[in-house]
Amino acid sequence: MTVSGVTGNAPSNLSVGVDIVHTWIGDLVVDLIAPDGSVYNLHNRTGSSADNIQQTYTVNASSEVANGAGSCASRTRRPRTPATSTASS
Ligand SMILES: [Ca+2]
Repeated sequence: MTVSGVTGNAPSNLSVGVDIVHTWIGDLVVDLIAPDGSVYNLHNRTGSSADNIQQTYTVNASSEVANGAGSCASRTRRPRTPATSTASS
C-alpha cells in the first residue's frame, strides 16, 4: 500500500483490514511493515485450527511518517499451504 500527499505522521489508531483465507490460522504470522521497515505484528499464530482471518486491527503508527509505501506480510509454518492475503488501510 502506498500513501502520498499526507504530511506528518501516521495516526495512532491506524485501521488495518486483513482478509486472509487459510484453514488453520494458528499457522500464520501477519505483520504490517512500515515504509522504513519497522514491523508491527498483527497476528502471531493464535487461533489454532480456526479458519480465516477477517479482522480489522488498530495499530499505533504515530512514530511513522504517513507518506510512503508500506506492506503487509503473512507467512506460515507450512509453506506447502501458502496463504493468500489482501490488505488495505
Ligand atoms: Ca519506524
